Amino acid sequence: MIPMTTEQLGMNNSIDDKLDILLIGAGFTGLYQLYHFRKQGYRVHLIDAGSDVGGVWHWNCYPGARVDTHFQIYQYSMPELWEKFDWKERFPNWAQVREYFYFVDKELELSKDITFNSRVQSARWDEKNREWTVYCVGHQPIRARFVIANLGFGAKPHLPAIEGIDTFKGAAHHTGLWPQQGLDMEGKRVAVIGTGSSGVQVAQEAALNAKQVTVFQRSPNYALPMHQQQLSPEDNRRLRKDMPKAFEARGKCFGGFDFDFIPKNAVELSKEERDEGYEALWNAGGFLFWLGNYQDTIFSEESNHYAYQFWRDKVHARVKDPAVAEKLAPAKAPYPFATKRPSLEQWYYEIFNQNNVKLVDMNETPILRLTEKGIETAEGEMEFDIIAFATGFDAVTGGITSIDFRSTENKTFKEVWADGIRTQLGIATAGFPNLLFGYGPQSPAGFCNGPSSAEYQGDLLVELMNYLRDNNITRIEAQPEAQEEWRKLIANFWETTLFPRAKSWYAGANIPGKKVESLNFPLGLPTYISKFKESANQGYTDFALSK
Ligand code: N01
Repeated sequence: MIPMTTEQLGMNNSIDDKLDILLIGAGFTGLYQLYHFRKQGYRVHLIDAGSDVGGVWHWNCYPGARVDTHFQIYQYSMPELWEKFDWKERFPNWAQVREYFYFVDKELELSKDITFNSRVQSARWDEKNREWTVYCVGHQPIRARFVIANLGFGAKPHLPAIEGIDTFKGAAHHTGLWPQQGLDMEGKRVAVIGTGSSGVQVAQEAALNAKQVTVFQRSPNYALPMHQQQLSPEDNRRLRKDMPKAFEARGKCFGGFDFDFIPKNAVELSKEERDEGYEALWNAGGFLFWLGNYQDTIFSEESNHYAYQFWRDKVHARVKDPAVAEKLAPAKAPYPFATKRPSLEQWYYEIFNQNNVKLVDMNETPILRLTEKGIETAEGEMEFDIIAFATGFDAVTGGITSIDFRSTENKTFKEVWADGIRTQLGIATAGFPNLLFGYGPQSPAGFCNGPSSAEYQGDLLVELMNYLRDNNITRIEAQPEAQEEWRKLIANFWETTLFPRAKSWYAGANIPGKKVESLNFPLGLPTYISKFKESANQGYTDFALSK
């Protein structure tokens, strides 16, 4: 039986009988809001299913889990925090990110207003009193005038429908629900199913000391070099000088990073010029080769092909067996470069030169079923001690649709979004008054560095709530016409890119039956901020507001 729920009964904090705002989710987004709403004098409380702060970093503690964003901008920009916390690595592992969350919690005294171990199950709108009643595991119903769901993109792990999935007698875990006490892989026979960011990280780590690692790949990951660096306290002191500039840059860059696309088209450059640019990005490491590449990479097939070929040559140079290299980086790109999230790797490609690592191409050798001892493919049964399901998430919408929120017409989100997501500004859906989302569907979310989104969108939400309070507005609801406009803006832009050609979680294409569409706002953080500000400048009159 693969654990897919982690309900633990219990509560640790009492909650006001009637709140102004109930926040759901203790990740970067929820914690930022808790701090700022509290500072603004709201009666606010936060509720989370996990046993501590961290959100996605609470659940994703699988071996090798590590941030793919450099530490300088993977943290809050409040000086009272970044001036005090020393990082050990340029791309910190999950344990360090957790330490950071505990530090933030302590510095900002957040936990006193958080109830942990309590998963929200349903919520009902009370029109007469203009408030939500929220029902959670192990708790009295909570009443709040506003609810803000900050559920992250990966609140709902996805397990594929594989025959016999519950029959395996060894340890089988989804990466997003890894045992909190850890799982030693040393000397074990490990299967890793999936080669997204999680799969690449687990496989790379397992290959260090497992007896045997078998990587089941359906599509190759176009993984990029991380160029990890260890950081001394002196490095931290030196690098701090650049932090204000880095924080400042985030709101001006597409993905909330401190760099942006090169304002040049690869197709207009000579091969020498182009390759020189690619080489510089490659050597810089991190996401530069993705979100700092030539601006036409995600629009032009030709440009995309150049980037792919450059990447492919680099991979082939590292993998000894040409047949294996060809599976990891095929001559014909299985999907356009940059249209699925690349992982950052450190020694991923070298593991395939090791005797203890095997790559199974699931297109040639599909998994037929799980057995008591392992995995059966067309080539026979393979025995394992541990199976890591790195099979992704019902991303972006999964957290919200898992909660039984009911609209004014008694409909669930699944029903309301059956024909595609409808939101206004990515923060609210018609029929669900006073329910807002942070890092939610049709916001920059999956295309944005998490802490950047938490802060920029968080500030916009605080401003919105202050406006409502200052103007005695007790009800806000998204408008269907505005939703259609938002949807059109997203869909039209999406079609101009190469993203629709990839079957990715960005488009919900990884979940059978899920409507395929852009789950995020793909026009970038700066455009998102300016659209939100347009609404603010006109008193949010594009929403239905009432006193
Ligand atoms: O999930 P994924 P993830 N049979 O959906 C395969 C963030 N993240 O957890 O590509 C066989 O990307 C699937 O194959 P295919 C990051 O934003 C961040 O890895 O659909 N295989 C794919 O290979 C990331 O993008 C960090 O053909 C199946 C894999 O499983 C997001 O989380 C670390 C299958 C799923 O890849 C999600 O990453 C980790 C099936 N039935 C994650 N179903 C850091 O920055 C799915 N697959 C630290």
